[in-house]
Amino acid sequence: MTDLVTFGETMALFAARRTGPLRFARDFDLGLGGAESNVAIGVARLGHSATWVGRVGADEFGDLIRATLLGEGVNTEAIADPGAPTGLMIKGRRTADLIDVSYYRGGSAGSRLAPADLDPALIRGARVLHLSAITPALSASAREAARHAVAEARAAGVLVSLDVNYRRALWSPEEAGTWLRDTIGDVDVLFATVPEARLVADGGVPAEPVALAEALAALGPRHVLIKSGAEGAMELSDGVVRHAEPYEVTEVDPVGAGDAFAAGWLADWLAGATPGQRLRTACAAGAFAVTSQGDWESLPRRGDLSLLRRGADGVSR
Ligand code: KDG
Repeated sequence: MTDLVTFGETMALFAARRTGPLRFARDFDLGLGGAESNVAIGVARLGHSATWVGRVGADEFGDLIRATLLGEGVNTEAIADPGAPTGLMIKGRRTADLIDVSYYRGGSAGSRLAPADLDPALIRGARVLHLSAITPALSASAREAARHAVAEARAAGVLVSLDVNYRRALWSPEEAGTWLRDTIGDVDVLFATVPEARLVADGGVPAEPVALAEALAALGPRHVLIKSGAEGAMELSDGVVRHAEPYEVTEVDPVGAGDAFAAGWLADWLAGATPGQRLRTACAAGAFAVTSQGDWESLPRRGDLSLLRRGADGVSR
């Protein structure tokens, strides 16, 4: 039994150490990145059991992903696929404030995820199924796996959580919108930014968080979370709108903030926290995520959450 089950593609991540065009980068930090494994790590750090399922290559990068997730306390089913390599994600720093991410994932092991990789009993026994709309954009088999997982969760009354996580390199806004509209009726919790919400909502809906959240909630989800980055976030749950101010932190690397937000929200849902507390934890987790290099490394543990509210001199003793 696991509190949260998630699945998707996790890649080896090379992050340039030097600012400037990528071709002049000389040194890279090697790590890993994957929207769903980032969420699994975040939920595990906040005290709940989390399981990640995905395919990796039968290579060093696959071993790195398996070992890192296990080390983070995530139950890991990293299926080694001898027929394809682990995908790569490259993070360049074009300027001090501008990160550009490129992906080398076409035909990767992760994109070969298939319905048979997902154990129905694992999904049925979980409290939350979390997925991102990256997975259905990877391949036909991965899309089928997403459909199968949502159907299993639905049938068993497992909370279905979906983060839109739109990736324009993988599919067009129209394709993404069609898949999202077909799926949203089976989703309980939806995470989106304003531009992502607009992929789903009717074109006539004002590009404003509350109006978009109302339009999306009308399509099915009981909880709609709209993330506005440094401007905070809003939640529409059971007809009640809540806003959360952002935490002020120094941003080093914004990639992964959305996954951290989802992890914080889901961990507090699992803990039975109040709606207001849930949203604050989500924002705090998102704030922590941007404070260091890497997509997930600075995700908080429970005891870290209060640090953001402490001492004006920035020292914690
Ligand atoms: O939010 C950050 C993740 O999405 C990243 O770690 C992986 O970009 C990614 C992807 O497309 O899977």
